[in-house]
Amino acid sequence: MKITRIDRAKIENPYAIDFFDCSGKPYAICASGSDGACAMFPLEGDGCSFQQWNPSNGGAQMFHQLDQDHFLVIQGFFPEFQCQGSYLALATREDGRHWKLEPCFFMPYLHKFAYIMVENQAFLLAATLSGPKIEKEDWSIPGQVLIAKVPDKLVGGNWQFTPLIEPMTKNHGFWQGSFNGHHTLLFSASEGLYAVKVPSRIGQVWAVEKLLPHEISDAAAFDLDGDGQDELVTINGFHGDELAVYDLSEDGYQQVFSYHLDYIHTVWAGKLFDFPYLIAGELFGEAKLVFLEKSESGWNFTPQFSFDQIGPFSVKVRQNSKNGYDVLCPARTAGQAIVFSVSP
Ligand SMILES: [Ca+2]
Repeated sequence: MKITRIDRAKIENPYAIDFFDCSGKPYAICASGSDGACAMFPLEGDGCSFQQWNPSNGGAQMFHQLDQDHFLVIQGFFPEFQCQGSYLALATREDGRHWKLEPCFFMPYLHKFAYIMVENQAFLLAATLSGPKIEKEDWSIPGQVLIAKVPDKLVGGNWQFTPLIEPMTKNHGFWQGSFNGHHTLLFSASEGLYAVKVPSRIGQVWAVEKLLPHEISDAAAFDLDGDGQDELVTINGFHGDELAVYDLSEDGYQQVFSYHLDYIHTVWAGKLFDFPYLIAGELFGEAKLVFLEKSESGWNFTPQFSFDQIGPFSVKVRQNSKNGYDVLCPARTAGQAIVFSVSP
């Protein structure tokens, strides 16, 4: 296996990143978490176009593509930790690379969201990092996870949120995927790690289960040992220094692996080719992005690839058409949207 770093777009404080379908062709979109640029680039081709948003973008956190000409994006999460003006924006393509931004709703410290279809009804789950703050380290008022039916009109519609999980202090972690066969959202905070099971029918309850009781800043789930049961992979502590794996036993989830990194801000678990991997990264110091491969038996993971001075805020992984993988990374230290191209 080989991994090649490809720098794709120079962006100040690149934070929000996602895959973007452009008429069936795979693209990536990456926007600054402060007041830098937004770039869009093809994943199976060269070049990059810088997108013009009106009014200009600032404090982007997360995307959700609705169709070719519309996406949702969190805006106004800037300056970091003073985000009373955060909002969810609908971006509508005007022409070429020009996008019009309109607020759907304002929600102070809106940090993560999920747009989920249940039958024909869209729901939006919103996670706030905290309540109002006096200064950066003021965590006295916790955040929440809230849920609303998406109104017919995204802009100017009647958004009515009700709390789903609270309190959520340092409510940072979000993951979406299949967890033990169910479409699941994971949220994590100082109070622990929570799973929200997406109902299959309108009217069914959005069941919340607390999976782990300690402070976790980000998490992911994957069946790393192939026994049919998903494990939990966590960053313990708020941007803490322990990457951990938890396996379900008769006594609940038990920690089976620990790995030290500084100020971890990235966790991903899955398979690269046939090999179970964890991808994790540090935001400061050596600012490493590390690819750890699981041993054939037991719970040990060994770094196989490591890149310094990356400062990954997150990673997103897709299989590409070249029998490999694209690992998308908004890299704070490098000041780049980077694709790590994984080939056999
Ligand atoms: Ca397993």
